[in-house]
Amino acid sequence: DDNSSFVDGDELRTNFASAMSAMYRQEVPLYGDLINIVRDVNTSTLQKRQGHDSSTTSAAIRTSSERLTLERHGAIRLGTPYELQTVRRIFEVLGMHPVGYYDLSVAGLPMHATCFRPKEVSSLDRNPFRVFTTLLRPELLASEEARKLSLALLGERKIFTDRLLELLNIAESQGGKLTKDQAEVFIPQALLTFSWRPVAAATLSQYNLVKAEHPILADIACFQSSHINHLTPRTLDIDAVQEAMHEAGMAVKSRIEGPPPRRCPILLRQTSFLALEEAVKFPTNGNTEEKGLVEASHKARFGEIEERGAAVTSKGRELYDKLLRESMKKAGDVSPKDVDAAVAETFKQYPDDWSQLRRQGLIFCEFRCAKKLMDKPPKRHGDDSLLEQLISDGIIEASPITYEDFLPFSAAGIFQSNLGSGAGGDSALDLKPSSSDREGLEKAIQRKLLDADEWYARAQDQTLDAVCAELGLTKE
Ligand code: OOG
Ligand code: NI
Repeated sequence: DDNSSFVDGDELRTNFASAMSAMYRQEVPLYGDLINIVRDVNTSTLQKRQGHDSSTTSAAIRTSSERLTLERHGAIRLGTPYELQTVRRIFEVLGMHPVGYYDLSVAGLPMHATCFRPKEVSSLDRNPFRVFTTLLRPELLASEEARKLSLALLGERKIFTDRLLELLNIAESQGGKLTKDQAEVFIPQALLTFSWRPVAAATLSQYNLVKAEHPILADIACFQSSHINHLTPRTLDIDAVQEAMHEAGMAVKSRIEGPPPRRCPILLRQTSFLALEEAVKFPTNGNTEEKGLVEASHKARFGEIEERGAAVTSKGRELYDKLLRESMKKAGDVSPKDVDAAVAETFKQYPDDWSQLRRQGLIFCEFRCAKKLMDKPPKRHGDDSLLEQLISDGIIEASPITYEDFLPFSAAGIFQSNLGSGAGGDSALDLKPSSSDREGLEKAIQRKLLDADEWYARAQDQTLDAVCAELGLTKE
């Protein structure tokens, strides 16, 4: 074993994600309980699916059980462009890149977001670890006093250790890679940035002032770290896990975000157990010694689960957004159950058959050759494209591409369920006019955000190119 050779990025990400999972399990034991529930449900779902026709069930979405066991996403909330740039540098070492722009101002949140995740299909297969990362937008805060105070607090805090910053420089000078020895220091040092600190970086009165402007602002600006606020395992049956969460006595969010239950799952369905009230010590007048601390509490950290479905094209996404908006309008300010009913009713307009979804250009697919051919297949007469003809003939197999990203309305719903005073109280989203600022986020992050649609289109095309090459065809 050579300690001076470079560690593979996929392996480093896997080690980091599992260290983070171990840390969060220690910090929030309920997360460990949730992981156990999800593991059991996934095992029995996989068993039940064996032997079923995979083209008509959700098993048509390719997922290895190895990937499922590892798969997590987390979320962090950052305060300044400097923090975001440095976090971006950390994630680069782990092979994670910013994909997509999420405008959260529509939900009345003073922030926008991106998702850091691997961008190679092979890396996603190894470990798709992703982090939903939000950045504060101070310009959206109403109170000048709260804005000034939070920026002052953020300007003073230091969420990265010197050793971590040093290792980032080293990694960058080595082409983005670390040796085994360096990686062993890097992982715990990077984790500190995302760990929970029981002593706040603001006085209780500062905390209360900032919190009065927006509860999220207190979470962003008043702590010594950028604590991870949840870590989400992926389940194959979110309804079953939700039921098991209830049975385990967890305070579960009142409704599942995203599309209704479907035969052919699309995009992403998510729900959570609600944020816990946790003890925090606040310094009095900058005095952080034990005797100068006052005890109060803070609510930020929760547990979430998700079920992933097919990635949809922009046409598929437009239909999803339109139907979701329609459902919310229909439901109005009513009970979660009524919202669910409205969503289920409205989404009857969304095709629920893999072949229809593909033929109508609503989802992205990956293609592979199921049979070898001796001769070039001729295009028969008829309306079907050659591709559809070859799929009908069983020569090419199509399966939906997994959605690897997030949904802004779902994210807003998750945020909101953890902010309100009520237990799990989340009705239909009350949407505000958007004030998105993609360029502002790109400037802060010092990188272009990858366009998710283009990414899926390219992933689909690559498999089509390979199939064409194998069959000796030129692409239409
Ligand atoms: C992020 C909430 C959004 C998701 O999976 O969409 C989210 C946060 O609370 O910081 O977790
Ligand atoms: Ni999440």
